[in-house]
Amino acid sequence: MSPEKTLEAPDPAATPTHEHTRTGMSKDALNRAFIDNLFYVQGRFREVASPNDLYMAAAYTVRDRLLGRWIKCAETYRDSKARTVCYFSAEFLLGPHLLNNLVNLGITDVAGEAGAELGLDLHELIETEEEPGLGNGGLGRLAACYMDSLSTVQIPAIGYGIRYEFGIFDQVIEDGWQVEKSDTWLKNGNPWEILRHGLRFPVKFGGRTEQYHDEHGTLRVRWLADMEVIGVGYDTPILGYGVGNVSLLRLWKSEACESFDFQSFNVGDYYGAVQAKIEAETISKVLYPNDEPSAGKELRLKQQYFFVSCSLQDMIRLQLHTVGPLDGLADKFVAQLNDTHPAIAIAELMRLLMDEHGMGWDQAWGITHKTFCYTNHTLLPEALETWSVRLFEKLLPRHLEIIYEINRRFLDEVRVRFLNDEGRVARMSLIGEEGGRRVRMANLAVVGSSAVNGVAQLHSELVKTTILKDFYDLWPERFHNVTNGVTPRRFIAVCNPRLAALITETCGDDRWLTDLNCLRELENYADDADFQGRWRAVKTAAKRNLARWLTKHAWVTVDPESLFDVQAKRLHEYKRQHLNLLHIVSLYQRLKQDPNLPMVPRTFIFGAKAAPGYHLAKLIIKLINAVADVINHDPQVNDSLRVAFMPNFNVQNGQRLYPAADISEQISLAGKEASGTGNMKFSMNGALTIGTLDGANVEIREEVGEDNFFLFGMTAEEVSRRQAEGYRPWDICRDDHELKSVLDLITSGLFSHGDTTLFRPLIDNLIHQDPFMVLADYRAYLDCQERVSRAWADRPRWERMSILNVARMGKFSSDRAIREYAEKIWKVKPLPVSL
Ligand code: NBG
Repeated sequence: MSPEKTLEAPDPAATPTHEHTRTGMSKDALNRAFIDNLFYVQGRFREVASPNDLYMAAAYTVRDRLLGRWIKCAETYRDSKARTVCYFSAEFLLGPHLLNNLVNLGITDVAGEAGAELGLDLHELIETEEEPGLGNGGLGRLAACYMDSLSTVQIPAIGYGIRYEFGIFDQVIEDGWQVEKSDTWLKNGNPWEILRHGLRFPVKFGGRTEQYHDEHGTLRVRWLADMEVIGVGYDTPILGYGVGNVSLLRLWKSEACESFDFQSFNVGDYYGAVQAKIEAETISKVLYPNDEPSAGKELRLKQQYFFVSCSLQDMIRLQLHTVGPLDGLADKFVAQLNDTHPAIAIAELMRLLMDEHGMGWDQAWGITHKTFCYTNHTLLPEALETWSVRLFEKLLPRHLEIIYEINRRFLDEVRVRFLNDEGRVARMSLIGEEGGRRVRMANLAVVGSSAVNGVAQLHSELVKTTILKDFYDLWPERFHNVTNGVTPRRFIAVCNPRLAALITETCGDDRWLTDLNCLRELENYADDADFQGRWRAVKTAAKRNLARWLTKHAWVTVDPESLFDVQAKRLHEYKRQHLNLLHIVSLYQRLKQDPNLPMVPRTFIFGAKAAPGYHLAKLIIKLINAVADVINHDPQVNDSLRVAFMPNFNVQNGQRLYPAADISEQISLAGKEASGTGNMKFSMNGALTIGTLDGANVEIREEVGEDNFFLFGMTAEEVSRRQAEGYRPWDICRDDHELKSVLDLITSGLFSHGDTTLFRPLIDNLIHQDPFMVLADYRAYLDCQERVSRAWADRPRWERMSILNVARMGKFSSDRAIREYAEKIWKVKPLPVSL
C-alpha cells in the first residue's frame, strides 16, 4: 500500500457540497460518507477492504443518518417530559439492520445507485450482515416488531434487555440431525450499537440482609451482598418508518467491578481473583434456549435480575435528572413485562424505592403497581416460570423478603374477599408448596401489575378461564387482550420488494406501509385476470429465489412451479410438525401404491430449531430429513413430491420463506399456540393458511373470510372435552388403516437404513400418549389438504384467495397492536418528531 494512495482516499473538505456528509440523503453524500467511514472508521481503502469492511462502512453510513434523527428526537422527548414506554424483555430478535434501516429512511434505491457508482453490489453488502439473534422465536421477534412500531407510531420508548455475547445457536444439519454451533455474531464488530461508558450500574447478588434504624429512627433494611457486578449500557437506535422518531434499545452487558480482587491477589490467589471477573462476565454471555427444563438454572435467574436492576436504576436516574422527584416515576414511565422473565422487577423496584431511596411500603407499592403491566405469552404449564425458594434465598435474599411481604398483604385481601376458601388462597399464593417451595413468577407479575394481557382473543379468554382464573375473579378490570401484530416494513417491504412495488403501484402510493388497512384497495383487483397474472409472477419470482437458495444451502432441487407448502417455526410437539410429516408419508405411500395417481406437485419446506435438550423434537428433525432423503431420491415420486429442510431458521432465512410460500402450515393443537406471528407474516405475503382454530388463526380467518382459509381439526373446547373423557390414540390408529400403515412404514426401517428402533420413541409416544392429539386430527388434516390441492388446480380461484388474504391483513400490523397498548394499557400519546 502506498502512502499516497491512502492519503488520497477521503478528503471531505475538498468536495464541493451542499449536503452534509453524515446526514445527506443524496447519492453524492452517501458516497462521501461511505469512503470516509471506510477510511476513518475501518482504517481501510477500497483496494484492500474485505467484504466485512465494506459492509461496516455502509452500516456506519446508514447509522450516521439514524443518529442525526435520534439526537433531535431525544431532545424533543426530553423537553416535553412525555410519558415513556419501557419495554422489558429478555429477548429482542432483531434480524439484520442494514436493509431495514434503508427502507425506514426511504433511501434503498439511492443507496443502490450510490453503491453501483463505487462498483459495489448493495445486495451483497446486505447479505454480509450477521443478524443479532438475541431471542428464541415469537416472543423475541414480537419485541423487535414492537420497537419498530413504537417508533413509527411515534410513542416515546426504550427497549431494555441483555446484550448476549452469544445469541440463539446456529443450527447445522449433520446426517439429518440438528447440531448446534455457537452464534458469534459480534466477532466482526457491531456497527449499530454505541457503548455508553458513562452508563454503569452496580448489581448485587447473595449475602444476607440486616435491619437498622436510619437517622429519623425509622426501621430499615440493608442488603449485605457478597457479590457485585456492573452493568454497562449499549444503545442501538431503532428508527420509525418515514418519521423523525427514533426509539432506544438499551442492552446491558455485565462486567466485573474491578479487574482484580485485590485481597485475593495479595494473598497470592491470582487465579481466584480472575475467577470473580469471569463469573461477572458470564452473566450476559449466552441466551438460554427455551423449552429447556428450568430446574437449577441459577444463571438464568441472575440474568433476569441483572437486566431489570440496571434498567430500573436507569429509569430512576432519568427521572431524577430530567423530570423531578421519584414520587412521579409512574407518571413518567410505564414498564411492560414481556412474559414473566422480567417479573422480578416488581420486587426490585420496591427494594430500590424503599431501601435505596427511603420510601415507605405503601407509597412504594403504589408506584410499583402503577408502573408495571404484564403480557402472558403461553398457557403451557411447563412454560410457566417458577424458582425454588432456596435459590432465591441464596441469590436474592432481600427480594425474597419483599415477595413474602407482598404475598402476606395480598393473601389477606383474598381471604377477606373470598371467605373460607383456603384452596383459593393456596392457588393464588406467590409461593407454591407442591414439590418444594417455589416462587410463582406469573402470580407475582399479576399481583404487581396494573394490567394483564394475552396475545390473541382466544388466548386472552383462556387466560381468564384457566391459568389465571382466580385472579380474574378478583380483579376482572385488570384483564385485557391485545392481539399480536408484525411490522409490514420488515415483513413486506424488506423481504418482498416485488410485492411491495406491485401494492404501491396498485394503491397509488405507499401509505399502506403505515396504514395497513389501505391494502383493502387490492380487493378491487381480486378477479382481474391481468392483475392476477402480475400477482402470480411476483410469487413465482420469489419461489425461484428460494429454490436457488435451497439448492445451494440445503442441497435440494425444487420446482418453482410446484405448490410450496411451508412450516417454519420453533420445533415443538404442540406445533405438530409431525402431523405435517404424517401427511407427507401418506402421500408418498399412496404414490408408491399407485404411481399413476393424479397429484398436485408439492414441495414441502420446513424450517425449525429444536431446544438442544429436547430429544423428541430433535428426533422429529431427524425424521423430516430422513423422509426427505428417501422421497427426494425416489424417481418414482420425484415429479410430484419433494421435501426440503431449511437449516438455521432465523429472521433472515424467514425473510426468504415468507414471500415464496403458497401454503402456510399453522396446525398446532387448538388451545396451545397463544397467538403465532408467523401465520401473519405468511398471509401478508400471499400464502393461504391451512390451520386449526388456535391463537390468532381464529382472527386471521375472521378477517380474510372463511372461504379463503383452509380450516380443519378440533376446537379448543373439543380438545378439553376429549381429554376429559379419556383420549385413547391407539383406538384411532386401529380404526384408520392408512394411518396405521403410515406409522408402520416409519418404524419399518425404510427411513432409517433398516434400523427399526430409531423412530420407535416417536411412534410409541403417538400411539400410547399423543399429548398433542396428532392422531385425532390426522384424518381431518388429510381431507383438508385435499381441498388445498383442488383449490390449487383452479388457478384463478387460488390467486383470488391469495389477493384477498393480503388485502385483509390490515389488522395484523404491529402498529395497530401498539396503538391498542397505548390506549388501553399504557395511557400514552404519540409525540410526533418531524423530519
Ligand atoms: C410465544 C407463543 C406464540 C406467540 C409469541 C408472541 C413464548 C413463551 N410464547 O404463540 O408461543 O405468538 O409468544 O406472543 O415464547
